[in-house]
Amino acid sequence: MSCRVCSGRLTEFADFGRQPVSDAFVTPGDTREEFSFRLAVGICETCTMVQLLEEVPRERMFHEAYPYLSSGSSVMREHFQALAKSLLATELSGPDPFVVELGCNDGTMLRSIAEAGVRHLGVEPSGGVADLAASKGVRVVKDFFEEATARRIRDADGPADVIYAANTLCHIPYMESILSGVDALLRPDGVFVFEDPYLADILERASFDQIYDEHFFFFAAGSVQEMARRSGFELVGVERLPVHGGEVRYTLARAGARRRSPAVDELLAAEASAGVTDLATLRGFAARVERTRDELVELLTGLRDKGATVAGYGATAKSATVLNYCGIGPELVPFICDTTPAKQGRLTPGSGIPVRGPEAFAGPYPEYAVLFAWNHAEEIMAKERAFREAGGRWILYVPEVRLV
Ligand code: DWN
Ligand code: SAH
Ligand code: ZN
Repeated sequence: MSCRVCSGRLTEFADFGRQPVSDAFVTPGDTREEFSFRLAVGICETCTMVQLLEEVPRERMFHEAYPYLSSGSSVMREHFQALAKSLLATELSGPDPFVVELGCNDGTMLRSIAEAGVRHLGVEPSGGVADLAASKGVRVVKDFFEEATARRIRDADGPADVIYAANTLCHIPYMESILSGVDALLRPDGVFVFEDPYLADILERASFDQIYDEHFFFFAAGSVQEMARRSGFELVGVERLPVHGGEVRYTLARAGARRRSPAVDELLAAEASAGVTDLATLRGFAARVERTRDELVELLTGLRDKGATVAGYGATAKSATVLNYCGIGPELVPFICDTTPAKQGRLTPGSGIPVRGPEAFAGPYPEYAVLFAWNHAEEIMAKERAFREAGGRWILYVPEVRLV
């Protein structure tokens, strides 16, 4: 394996063992062997990009039955509405603007653009969620974005003022083709804006469950700057975001086309002083993760031994790493409740825990609930206030194992 950005040598720093496809929820009774791969992470010795060491073929993850829905969180719906509003007021305020979103999912962001009557296109390979976007009035093409897709869009629709991707660019190992595609599609002074989990936040919070098949790259300002430079772009903006446990929104423009915000140098300096790409930091993270695993398993085993009732909350893609790395199955967490229709009635991949609808949570409340959707803690704890009032306790494992 060599770096998917610069072909440099990779140094491994964490290994989570064999893992299933995180969003491949299993139909009960299906006895076919589940696909698995080795989930391990390394850092490039040349460009510092942190990335997975093994790649899962994209069609195994993103297909007709891909279950995740962006609209499943009210905080995320508001987040994307605010982003759309801000783009409409700035980059998309000229004559006949055109915006392309990669990984538009169920259209949570683009529906606001469509409602404003602005030209747009979503590029979304997962057919089921793409259909949901179309049903909201979003124009969407069912395809993987890559250079050829970009050229087809450019030929049909002309250049884009903005190309946007949330929680999608970090899912795509074939980065050279993506950036050539952006180069082909973006107008000369257009911007490529993308937001993804931030490496520094993952290391600081030991949020190791951000590491799973779909999350191939773990970006930081330093590695993104280098990645951009290699393809003729420049990192001109960065903004830290509180969503999904800590993200950064990066803005790329063609080299020299835009003024570079001072925030870029500030973030680069912060990364240098925190040593986010030092091997010592990365190895320290790996050691901390092992402790988290041991403490979580000890807590859940103790609760089972004393006969306490436990449930999981949020059958996240992230939870696949937690469950399979820690060896947690239905004997420790008998079920997980989740609002996503396509996950309900199925079993979690690899670990075989039944997923039930949200009503299962209150019928009756368990004594303890593992909050696998910890990134939505505020929203969920507010919605489930009655659980705490009834004496229930949340179990969190990021940034450390604790009861709330
Ligand atoms: O990057 C990705 C992010 C954006 O979404 C994708 N690769 C896959 C997915 O990751 P995830 O599954 O870890 O994302 P979430 O947003 O943490 O998933 C939350 C889960 O919890 C969903 O299945 C919906 C569910 N949920 C719920 O049951 N009740 C969520 C909320 C807010 C709730 O109130
Ligand atoms: N943007 C949404 C969805 C994130 S999930 C949000 O932030 O909530 C990642 C999405 O990227 C999935 O819907 C998946 O189908 C899509 N995806 C994966 N590879 C892609 C590619 N090459 N081009 C466009 N979308 C892609
Ligand atoms: Zn590299």
